[in-house]
Amino acid sequence: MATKIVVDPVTRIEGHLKIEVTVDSVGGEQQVVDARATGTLFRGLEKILVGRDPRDAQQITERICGVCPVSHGMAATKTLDDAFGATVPENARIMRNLVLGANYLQSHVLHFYHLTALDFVDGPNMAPWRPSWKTDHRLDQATNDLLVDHYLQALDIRRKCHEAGAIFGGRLPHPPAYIPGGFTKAPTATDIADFHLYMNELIPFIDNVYIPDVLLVADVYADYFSIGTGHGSLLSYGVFDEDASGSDKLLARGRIASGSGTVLPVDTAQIKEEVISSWYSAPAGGEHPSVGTTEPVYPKEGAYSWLKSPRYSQAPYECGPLARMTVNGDYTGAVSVMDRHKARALEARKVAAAMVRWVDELDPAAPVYDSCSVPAGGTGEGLTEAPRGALGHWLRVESGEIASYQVITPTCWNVSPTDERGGHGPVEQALLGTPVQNEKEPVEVVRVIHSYDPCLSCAVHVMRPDGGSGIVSFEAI
Ligand code: NFE
Repeated sequence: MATKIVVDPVTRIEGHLKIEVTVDSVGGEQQVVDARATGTLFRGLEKILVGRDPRDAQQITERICGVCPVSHGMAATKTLDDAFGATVPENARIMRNLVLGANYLQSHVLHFYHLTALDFVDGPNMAPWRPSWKTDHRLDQATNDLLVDHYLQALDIRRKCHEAGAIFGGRLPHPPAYIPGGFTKAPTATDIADFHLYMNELIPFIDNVYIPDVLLVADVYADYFSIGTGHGSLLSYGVFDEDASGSDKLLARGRIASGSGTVLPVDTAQIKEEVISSWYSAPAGGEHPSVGTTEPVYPKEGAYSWLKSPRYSQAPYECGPLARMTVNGDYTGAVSVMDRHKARALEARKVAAAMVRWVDELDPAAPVYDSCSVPAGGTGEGLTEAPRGALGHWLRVESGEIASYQVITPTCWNVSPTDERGGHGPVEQALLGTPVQNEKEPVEVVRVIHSYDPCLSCAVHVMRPDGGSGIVSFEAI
């Protein structure tokens, strides 16, 4: 008999996500045979921006999320640079990278230790490790204890990541330093020395604790290298500009279609957001974000999510560290739950090593800002990579004010609902075929979801007050 399992809310993510899966017998094994991902909040930040001074955009969009505000600051500032025709001094380019890098490290450590490790680790009999599911814990007591120690150590490391980023960003989260045409901070020799002191602690943690722990868990749960495989289509806008033009990046722009292994160019004109399964109105075929709208319609026949469905040439794409590292040629594994965890940890090492190089490229005597001003009209596109994947902002200015602003977040790519062709979003697709040992504790389902590190706060906002309740509910269908 098929069973429907509803996990609502999915915990240990950012924001509010409901997952419904149908489990049935396939070849004698209980497996997920259908999946639906629902963002249960409406964001509406785009509507708040309309009519404002464009220079407010980076301050307001950083408030989309407390976990990746730096990425929204970076995307908004790039959007404004583009719309204003601004040039950006080298010092500003580097400090933008350094603060974003610090946020990457904080976010990746957060994800492994504090969001996903408890899917695998059996912690002590106390909060926050209890209550917990008991299904499929495979680590021995010594390994569990070690990982709990590292869970605590990781809290301190995350604080240090924030402090390192605040040296240049002013504060973390929500750094005020990202401005069109540059950065607000003038770096000093002391700042550079202080930043090195932090990196001298962060890099050994990544090398000696974080990466070994991920490899250890991956070894014990090696079957997760073939679970959560999804469409195999990967997208990266590229991130961490290595020169003023932005054409050279630490992690390159590119995409891989359906596991082909060939890295293809990215043309953002091919992106459209469809809403057939979302509580919004938009024309059939979807809208390009440069002319996109945010018009909520609730209830709506056939809709089940506050996330839209971004598609590239009508195809769903997974984004995140695995996409970036694969597109860049740094990761040569496959696409699965454990490949996502491994690629994220290895990316932390790559970004940290680059941060040490960048900070020494700062010149305390050089400028941090080139003057620019708000145009009467124009458009801007700002592409970057948040820790969780491809992030784009699109702006139209009229009469010196924001006439339109659209944001497509990584989680919107990953957790999007079905599109006009009936195609699943990446997380929904990755859930199909997932074995489920115990339908009352569907830990395998949660492991697949967590491997994407979803952030529904980024993807949506503002809670619907009449939502249902309950952690997990079951019904026979
Ligand atoms: Ni709220 Fe975010 C990241 C962005 S995910 S964490 O990383 O953009 O959609």
